[in-house]
Amino acid sequence: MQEPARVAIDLGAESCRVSLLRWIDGKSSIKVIHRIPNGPVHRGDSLYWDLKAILSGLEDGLRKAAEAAPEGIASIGADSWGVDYVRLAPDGRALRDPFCYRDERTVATKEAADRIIPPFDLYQRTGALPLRLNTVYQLLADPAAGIDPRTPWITLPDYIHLWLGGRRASEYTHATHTGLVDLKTRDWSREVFRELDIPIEAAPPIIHAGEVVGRLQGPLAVLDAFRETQLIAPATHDTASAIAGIPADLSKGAYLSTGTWSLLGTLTDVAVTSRHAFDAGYMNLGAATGDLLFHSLINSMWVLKQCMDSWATDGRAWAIEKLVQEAAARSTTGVLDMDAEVLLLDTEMPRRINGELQRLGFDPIPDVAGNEPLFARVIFESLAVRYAAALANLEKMLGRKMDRIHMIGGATRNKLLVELTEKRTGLPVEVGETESSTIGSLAIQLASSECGGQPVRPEALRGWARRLCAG
Ligand code: LRH
Repeated sequence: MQEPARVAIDLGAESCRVSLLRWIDGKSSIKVIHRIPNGPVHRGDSLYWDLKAILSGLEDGLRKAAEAAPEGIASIGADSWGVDYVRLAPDGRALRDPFCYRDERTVATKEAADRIIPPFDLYQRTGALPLRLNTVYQLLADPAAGIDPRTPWITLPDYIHLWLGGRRASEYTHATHTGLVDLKTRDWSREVFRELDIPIEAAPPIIHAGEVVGRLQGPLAVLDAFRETQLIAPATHDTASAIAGIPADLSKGAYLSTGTWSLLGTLTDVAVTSRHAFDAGYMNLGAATGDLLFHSLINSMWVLKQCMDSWATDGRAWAIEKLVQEAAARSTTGVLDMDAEVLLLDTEMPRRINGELQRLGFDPIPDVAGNEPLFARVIFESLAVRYAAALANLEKMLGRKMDRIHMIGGATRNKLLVELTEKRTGLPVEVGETESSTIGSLAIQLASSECGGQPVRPEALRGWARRLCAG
């Protein structure tokens, strides 16, 4: 009898993917079978995610998966970018589209929260770097949008499980990025909720990666392939699933997960919440196997994607491959501070970059046809410089040297960035999977079934990741 198939749903800020794992002659075959373009949507002065479009795309993707897997689909798991969440109507459906974390509504709420709990204090209690985008500041901003703070909510990827028929719960790795989880108890920090006056009753219970949250129900469940389908929470934070997808032992290596954001760090057993870690922008977030992701969040391909969108509107569309190729033939004209607040915003990115270049004493790049690769080169060079600084800080904080960088995610295809990273960090870069979140999610689902839904064991997880990567 053929091993059943599995599905991984990976929601990304630029595209959402439905992938299908099948076993053919004992070998794994993973295919992205459906992509849904995604991006923040402006409505009035606010930024949202178009949840309806995402859900209808997911339904199409799941139907395609059912057609492609007559042997049956044993489980589905969903992950997404961190921090966003869905407020729920009494029937458990989404009350409204979720806000996008880039919305500037959290500038004021963060300032107010900082006056109640100083950021370094919050960092020591939760391990999460108090970033403006964290869920905590978004929850505090909801009343200004007319939302009753007592309205139940759920983290975005876990909403997908709920929508498919699972129970309401937030998986630990995603929950830690809210900025509301106590580092020691690994549960919601009652004190933080109380001090910031956020109703804890509205928060979902926290579960661990690999936990079964229910069975697929509703219209899709009538399809043959979905008759016995479980909903298994992977590490629902995409970065945690991506790291779970690295088959190598990370005890001496750093990971570099690349995409809209880059995350450079490593796995640790003990949280580091020193002043240095705080100042260097390092956070301690949940990992799939209960240890910690210790990494720095770096604004990354967002900046390039925003430039490309702006050029496309101007009739200067570029394919990313061509842009990288041409950028390799140019030299850099400056280095940006990738963490600058203005580079996190959307629209008019070439103008923002020039403002930053001038602020830092470099010449601006005329935003005219033919100069696009110059912008790209500056972005890649700045990223490599930022990676090198993050690595130096990591080694200093952990008191040990790294011997390699395991790079995963979308930017692994960018040979120039890989080369520049090797040059600036002085370490070899091992290029891993582009869809590492998908590998990690599937490995967790498989390990969960093997461990009877208990928290997944690191060796089981690595074993499955190895098999899936070799497939
Ligand atoms: C990457 C990511 C990252 C978060 C950010 C909001 O997709 O999940 O780990 O910090 O989105």
